[in-house]
Amino acid sequence: MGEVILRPYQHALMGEIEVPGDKSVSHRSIILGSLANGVTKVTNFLDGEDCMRTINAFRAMGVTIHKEGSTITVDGKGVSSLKEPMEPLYFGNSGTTTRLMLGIISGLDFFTTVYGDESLSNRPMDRVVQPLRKMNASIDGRSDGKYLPISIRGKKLTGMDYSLPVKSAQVKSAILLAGLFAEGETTVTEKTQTRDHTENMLEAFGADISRNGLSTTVTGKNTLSASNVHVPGDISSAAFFLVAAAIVPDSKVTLKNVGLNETRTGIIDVLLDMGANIKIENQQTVSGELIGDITVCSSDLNGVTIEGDMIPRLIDEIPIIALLATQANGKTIIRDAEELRVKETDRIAAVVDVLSTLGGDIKGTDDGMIIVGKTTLSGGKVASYNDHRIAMMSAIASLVAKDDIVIDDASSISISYPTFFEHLQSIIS
Ligand code: SPQ
Repeated sequence: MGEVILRPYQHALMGEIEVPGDKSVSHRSIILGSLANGVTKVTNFLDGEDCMRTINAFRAMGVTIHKEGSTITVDGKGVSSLKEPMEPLYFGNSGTTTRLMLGIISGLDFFTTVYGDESLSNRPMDRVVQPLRKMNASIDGRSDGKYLPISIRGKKLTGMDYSLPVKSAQVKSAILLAGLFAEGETTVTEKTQTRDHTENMLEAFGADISRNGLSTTVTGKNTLSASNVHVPGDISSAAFFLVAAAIVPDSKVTLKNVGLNETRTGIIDVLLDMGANIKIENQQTVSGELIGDITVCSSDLNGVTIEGDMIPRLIDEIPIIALLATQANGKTIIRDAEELRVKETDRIAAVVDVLSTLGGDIKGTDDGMIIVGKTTLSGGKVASYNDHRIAMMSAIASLVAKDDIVIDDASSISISYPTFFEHLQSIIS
């Protein structure tokens, strides 16, 4: 896709959008489908680059996976059918694939090397390597396994009790997945609730799993049974249009069939807190996840403070929330979000750079940012940092900017939202 030029657009947004499937749930559907016995049919799968990395990893380990658009059929034959891959596994830009697969591969009786692109190679992996080593995993890699490439000699793992030092669903999930193959029980306790799609899906696939507050326990010797998965629309993708409708005067946009899992709906709470006009309808539970339609109408917004337990519930939405805050009256403070520094890029630095370039009043802090609104944004040339969420945030900024916004390279958007520009076009009346 390369460089994209977005003309200023100052008219109301109207219409309905059905965002693609949730990235986190899509990854997990392939993982559990591949470990299970039986055929798992996945519908509304996210046909994005990151999720293809997970599919390709299991194909390389001998699993038959058919894909027809967003419908996937995984012919699971159980853990014992997985084979040593002939070549190193390439995980591209996908942190979720890497961290969850490290948990699985550690317990498989073969040798595997995994690597990724430049961004992924700079993201910390010791957060999963260290706990997995405590479970007896044999892992080595660059900087003693802090970074990719990483090689694993699969071994018999032992269960453990582990308190998560970081607020990370990926680390939690990696340990729980390793626990499926470990001797005895594995318990993970988190300080703050992070997304629980792994736990929900393990329950659906018949794993021996129990939850007690912020602790989750799995036992080894699990046999998973195939279970069909309908993937909810991704609230992290919907967030871009929820914010667009809230900040562009006279707009009304409905996002259909969006995942409303409570561990992910911080963006809705923040919009409501700021004074946005939001309605949620048609709620139902599908494949163990709540979904519904969200309608947002533009309204006057006020700055808020976002911190503590709220942060994991909206961690990926912070770039677009920062844009939202430039259009709200007064100060918005975001703190306790130091995890943003180790995403596809340092998202605190990237957001501050992009929104400052566009004339926003924003300052980065060690663990977040402070934004003062309301500002009229100018145009300008901005960097995407090869980060899908930064590129989409810049594109949405063009809806309220005075001049052209030029994004240096928007190709990363295909990671999580390949139809983003079509959907944006569809609500421009
Ligand atoms: O897969 P990746 O690159 O880590 O994806 C991101 C994203 O913005 O899409 C983070 F950069 O989402 C993570 C999220 O931040 C997906 C995820 C998951 O599926 O478990 C959990 C979160 O990461 P973490 O490190 O907090 O566990």
